[in-house]
Amino acid sequence: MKQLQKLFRTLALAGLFLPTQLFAAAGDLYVTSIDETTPANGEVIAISPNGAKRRFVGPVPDPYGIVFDRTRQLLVASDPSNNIYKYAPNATRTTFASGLSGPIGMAFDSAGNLYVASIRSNSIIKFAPDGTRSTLATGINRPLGIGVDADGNVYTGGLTSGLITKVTPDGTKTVFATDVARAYSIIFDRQGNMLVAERDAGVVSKFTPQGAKSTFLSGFSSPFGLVFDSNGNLFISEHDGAQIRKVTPEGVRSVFAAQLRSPAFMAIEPAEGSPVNISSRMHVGTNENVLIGGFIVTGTQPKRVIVRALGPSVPLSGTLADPILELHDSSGLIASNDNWRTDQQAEIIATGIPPGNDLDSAIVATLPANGSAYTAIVRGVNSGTGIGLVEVYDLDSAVDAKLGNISTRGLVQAGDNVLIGGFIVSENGARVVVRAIGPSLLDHGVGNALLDPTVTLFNANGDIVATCNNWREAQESAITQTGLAPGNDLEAALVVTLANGAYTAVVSGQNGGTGVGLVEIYSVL
Ligand SMILES: [Ca+2]
Ligand SMILES: [Ca+2]
Repeated sequence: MKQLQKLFRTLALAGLFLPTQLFAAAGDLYVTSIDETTPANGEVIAISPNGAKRRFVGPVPDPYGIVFDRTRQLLVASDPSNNIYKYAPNATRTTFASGLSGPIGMAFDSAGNLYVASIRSNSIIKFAPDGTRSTLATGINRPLGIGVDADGNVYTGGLTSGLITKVTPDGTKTVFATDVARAYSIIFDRQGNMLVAERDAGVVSKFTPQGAKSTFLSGFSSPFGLVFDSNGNLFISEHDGAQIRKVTPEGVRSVFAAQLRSPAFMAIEPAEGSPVNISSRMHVGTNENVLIGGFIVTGTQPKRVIVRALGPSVPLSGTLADPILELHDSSGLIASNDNWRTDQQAEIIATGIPPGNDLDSAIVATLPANGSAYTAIVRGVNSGTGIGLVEVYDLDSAVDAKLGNISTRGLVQAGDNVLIGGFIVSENGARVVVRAIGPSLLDHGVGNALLDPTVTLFNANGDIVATCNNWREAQESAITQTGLAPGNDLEAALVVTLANGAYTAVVSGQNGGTGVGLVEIYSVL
């Protein structure tokens, strides 16, 4: 293992660094505004943390549900038009989906699936991260709001049924609650409790995960939308009250924004760095076949991160049943964790992104910067094997330090068991080199190396951006000029200029070959 870590440090330190998340206006609250008399005249209003309002888009046929995706595009469900529109930060509009039947509430699960309540088809529609559309459940009487819990269960409230219906990821429906007074908005707090705006009762109700109900807040004029900001403040839009109220974690109430026209659903523009910065997924084996993710902290100030190792909560078959995570720096082990609730439960919950299964692992750590290299090693308890995921999230975007570089090493197999590295480009795009290394690892003491790797780069829509089998075949001179030419002609590399967005690099063996491979992403000029 020590030799593997040394190899990782060597490879990581040889690289330049990826820019990570950097966006403006994070923390603004977006609220949809309905026109009761002229549905064509709906709007989306953006409100800064100090309460300054501006019209983000409009007119748009009455917008209901509103949610930011992982690339900080705003999705807006337009009920009368049966469309879901997608807006870039500059308000440029594209159509994400059309031909729906009254899209109302929307919510993402932690895997990036989008769920939409379709009021006129009495169903819940699902969009996978690659855009694939399917029906999760039918026969739900006029669904309104949508909420998703940490286990991926979907909840929806009915317009007239008084029900909150629970739908498991496999589509099984049960009644979660009865006698609910029109639930347009369903969200979850950091402890996993469900908060529901009951419009006709003027209250916000709380349900424990076991389903016990209590009144959390009362005295609202048709409460409609609910949203938490990153500091745990709760915002409640009052549809008839024409305002948005704010309640701090200590329970202090104030009016956040007033004189709004029929405010409905809300979303908060994500803070920079809140999506996954670095992620890698692959089959986790034993000994030299464990999953190793490498990253670097640039800048000068220490960076607070959460590293997650996921197995049972990865929505695939054949996952690692019980992962264990080690975080190393150049001098050795910093921290290790088997099951996340055991060591740092409160700190991990406070990040807002605890793992979905108690057997998953997580470590919150503040890491020195100045180009320091780190490795996250994932293996199975009792030498268990299966598909695992390691992720690193930036928890402190205020300091100058950035997470940079990504390199992931592990056993490349067939089917779902390929090696996948994920990364995000921001700051006006980037020119990157993606390398898939195999045979060179033989020189570093890895016996079971992937002898003929290929690499394919996908964008967030699942489209192929570029692909390469052997690096000399297509871009030999461009790759050589970067100084990052692989050491073996059968290794793959591509150099490409990317717009901002999320990307995944998938490494597999040519002709179904298997073995230990390495994927690396470098930012170059
Ligand atoms: Ca575990
Ligand atoms: Ca090859």
